[in-house]
Amino acid sequence: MKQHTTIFFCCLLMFFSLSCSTNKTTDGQEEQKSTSASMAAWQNHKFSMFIHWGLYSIPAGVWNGEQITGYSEQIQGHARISKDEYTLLAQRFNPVNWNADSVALLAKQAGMKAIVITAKHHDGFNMYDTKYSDYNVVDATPYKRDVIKELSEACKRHDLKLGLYFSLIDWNYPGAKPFTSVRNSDSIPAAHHQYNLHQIEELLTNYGAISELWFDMSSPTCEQSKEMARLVKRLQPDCLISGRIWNDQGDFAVMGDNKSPEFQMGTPWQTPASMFDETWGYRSWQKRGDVKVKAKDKIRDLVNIVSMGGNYLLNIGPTGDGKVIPFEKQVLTEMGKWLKVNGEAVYGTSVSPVPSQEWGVITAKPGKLYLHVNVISDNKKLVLKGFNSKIKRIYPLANPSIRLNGTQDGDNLVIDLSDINASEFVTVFVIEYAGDLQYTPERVVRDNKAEFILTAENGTSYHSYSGHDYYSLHPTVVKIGWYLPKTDKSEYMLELSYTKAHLNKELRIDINGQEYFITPDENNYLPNEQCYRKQLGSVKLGDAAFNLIELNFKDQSNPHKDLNAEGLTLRLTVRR
Ligand code: FHN
Repeated sequence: MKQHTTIFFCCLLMFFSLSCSTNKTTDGQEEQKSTSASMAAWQNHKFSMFIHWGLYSIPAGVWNGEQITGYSEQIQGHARISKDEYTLLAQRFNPVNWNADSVALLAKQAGMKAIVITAKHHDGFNMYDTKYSDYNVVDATPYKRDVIKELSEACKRHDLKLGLYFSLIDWNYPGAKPFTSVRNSDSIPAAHHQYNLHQIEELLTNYGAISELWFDMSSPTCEQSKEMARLVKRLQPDCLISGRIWNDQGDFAVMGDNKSPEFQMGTPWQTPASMFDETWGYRSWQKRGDVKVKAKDKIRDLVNIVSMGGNYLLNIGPTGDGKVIPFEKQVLTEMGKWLKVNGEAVYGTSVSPVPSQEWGVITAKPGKLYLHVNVISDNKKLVLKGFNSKIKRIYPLANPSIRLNGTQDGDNLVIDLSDINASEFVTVFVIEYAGDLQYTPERVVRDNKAEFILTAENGTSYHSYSGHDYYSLHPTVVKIGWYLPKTDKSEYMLELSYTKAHLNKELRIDINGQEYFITPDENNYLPNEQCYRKQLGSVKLGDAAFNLIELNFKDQSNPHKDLNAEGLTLRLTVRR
């Protein structure tokens, strides 16, 4: 028998939450609200510009005539340049070709919603006017202009959000650890931490609204991460904190450089991406290749990431004299052209309940699915598996007046793409359907003699990341969900098994939107099975085609915390 499910869209939106329970205003309410709203706004940026620009852009990957490998923004470390010699670069920093307005306009033209720029990278050079160090763009260079101030004003003029990258590693500050071999994961001495706090305060006080503070690297203590996070929220509650503040204090998870998750995420997240894997800062000898090939790559990365609920932060590395290099400008222009036509399938979308397919990925809006097709097959048929909704119309987003024919073949919708001109990058087709979305989930738990046993193995796990630095970062399971088929035995006894790891951590179980809470305690230990078991009472399964059951922590103030999914089992047994 064919089975369908009806899921209301609102249930599928990502769960937004604050990461720091301690960051509250006196009434404890307002801040939470504004931060949830800013989180929602941030999640809808989808595509933003990253800029790595600083003194390192002058040598551009070459030192004493030698091409230096390793990220070029870290040339000071890779070429073992002494502090005295490196700081002399400041005297040569006069980027007369830098124009904050044209950079902002380029971001706009590319379809980006925000710019995140390096206020300070690992070399410790401040691209803004800080009173805590003379090693800054105003005091130490012939340029004498506050780059961050000018960019903040340009962003405001062009309706872009501004985010600031702030390195927790500082190779210049006397109170900090110099460049060492621990791959930029040194700890933060007390004096350096105070310096960081002062500078965070400046950055969040002198440049208007900052949409995200992009902490990076180092290995702060838990208390240091918390203190920085508290400071950010006190100064600008709407400023989101990157996960690279570590110790679970970030508002959003940051993937590894140029990486996307291999699983479903359960917290807001972002992929930082460079134009070339080899560097973020400008490198004069970088092999750049073909603009169209790069644009295709980056558009595909963008839609893959957006289809999984993430944001894409794509980097440019301007030259030492402030120019955006033509190759990078052209790639962004191509992306902007594509987004002009296809932006509806990116902005304002959410993760599609119908999963990605061999031909590409899917994004969704209420009543609509957007199929992002990489390659149209030779037989000109596009098969959408598991889709059973009533179709209103199907059309290419580039030309909505064309009507495409879709035929239902069992659980598959087959769309006829004869006469369609494919985009050179990604071709988007829109399916508008009537009523609620009906589809067949990929994984459904079948019952076993009137009993459902739900474990991490037969459910879908949703993840975040946790760790105290770049190298200890590991995925955590923050939620598990299961689809159960319709059943005529509507009343079930619900039972939970758990281990010592779960004691006293209150859990939330959602059954078709109905919430149940349980605090795992030390009663009913089963030594043979090495777990505890608790009967939670009787629950009803719904009469929709599928039941959705979800398990996570009740307290979401730290949305990165691991559920320790392995020892958790839910059992639903028919009541006799
Ligand atoms: O070490 C930095 C690197 O130079 C660059 O800034 C990237 C951007 O994500 N972050 C660190 C490495 O992941």
